[in-house]
Amino acid sequence: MVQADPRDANYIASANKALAATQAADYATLGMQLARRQIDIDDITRRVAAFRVAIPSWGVGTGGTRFGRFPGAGEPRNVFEKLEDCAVIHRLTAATPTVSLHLPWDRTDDFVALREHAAGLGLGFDAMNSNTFQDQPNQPLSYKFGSLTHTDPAVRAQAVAHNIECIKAGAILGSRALTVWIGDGANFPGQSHLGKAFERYLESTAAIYKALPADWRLFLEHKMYEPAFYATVIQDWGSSLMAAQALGPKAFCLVDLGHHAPNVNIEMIVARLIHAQRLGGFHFNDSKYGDDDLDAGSIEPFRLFLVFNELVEAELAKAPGFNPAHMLDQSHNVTDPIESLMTSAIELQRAYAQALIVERAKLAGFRAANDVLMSAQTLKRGFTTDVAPILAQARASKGGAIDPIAAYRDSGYRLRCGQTRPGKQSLGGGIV
Ligand code: RM4
Ligand code: MN
Ligand code: MN
Repeated sequence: MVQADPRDANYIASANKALAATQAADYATLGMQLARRQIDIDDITRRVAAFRVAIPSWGVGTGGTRFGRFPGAGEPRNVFEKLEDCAVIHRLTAATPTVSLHLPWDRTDDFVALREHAAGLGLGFDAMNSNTFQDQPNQPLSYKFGSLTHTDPAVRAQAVAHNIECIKAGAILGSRALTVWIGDGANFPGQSHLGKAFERYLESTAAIYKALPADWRLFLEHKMYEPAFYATVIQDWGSSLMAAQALGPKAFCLVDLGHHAPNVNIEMIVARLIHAQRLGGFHFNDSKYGDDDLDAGSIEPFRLFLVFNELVEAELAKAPGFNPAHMLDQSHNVTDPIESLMTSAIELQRAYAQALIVERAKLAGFRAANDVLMSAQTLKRGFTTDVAPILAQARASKGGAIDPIAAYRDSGYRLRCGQTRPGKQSLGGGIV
């Protein structure tokens, strides 16, 4: 192991040197394969290199489950240190130039200093996330029975004020969106009036909407269940779309991949939201059962590809109003979060590249002829092609690492953090 800063361009260049020859050979071979399909590999590489996804600040600390948390060595102890880890991810992958903050977890009394710290690390800020699903120390009113939809107007006002605080902090940081996810709902039939709770949601979010600067977007995030186990106020994309349409043109729906019932066809939801011109963005992650925060592409890479297939369709068709924000939203319980986040960013690029190389004219022809088998095979050929050389080329072209995990491990960064960031047990992030 060399003792090096993984953010140092010279270090990355020297790590790349050893891999350059095999990378060039693999890229040339894939280039020839794609040329036979009339696809220009360099064009795909350029598009992949332009792909961006935001890192969730809460993702760089070790997560946990409701049974326990096993902290990793050298976890960031505050938002400034979280940004340092985010910079490592960005330098090595060249795909994550922005960070999505969560208040109050990332609260600081000097957002100007935070903005400067980020700029010094080559980072900017993506959407702000509010948190009214937990009580904070010294908070006057409790969210135990809800926040934006609480029966007590004073609790709703407190939750609205918190969202406005997030907008104000984000305005200093250069963010241009607020993501609202609430845990409000009911654990028992009868506990809550399902219709009135939704009406209270609309009233509260309208007050937040009013406080948005002109160039901001409001992302409404739905989730089927948890922490409410019987009914959640914004449980699905239908509720979120109704709310977005009621609020106005700056309100959009955010699709967190982990927030649906098992077997739900998420790419279909994406297609519908694109049609409605209300797809605001994504929280990418993966899931198998009830968890909503596994690493993107780790369980169902084909589903991820199918989601990106819809995004590429919309991109190529220049679908009106299509400008989704890409964010990761994950919790890493048993891996080094930096490694998981780098891998996840790359998995998104992989799905994007696979979708980009689908032979769309051919696919359209097979669809028109109702050739079901060839339609399916043509689509799947994008997925089964190994696009890894494109991803490595895209990274290297932007100063990133050909093999980010190896370069990260070899640098000894985490071990050094273990020494320079002694003992912090909790980031105040609950189970995340
Ligand atoms: C929720 C939801 C939100 C995230 C919190 C931490 O399940 O995904 O986006 O902010 O978790
Ligand atoms: Mn989310
Ligand atoms: Mn979630």
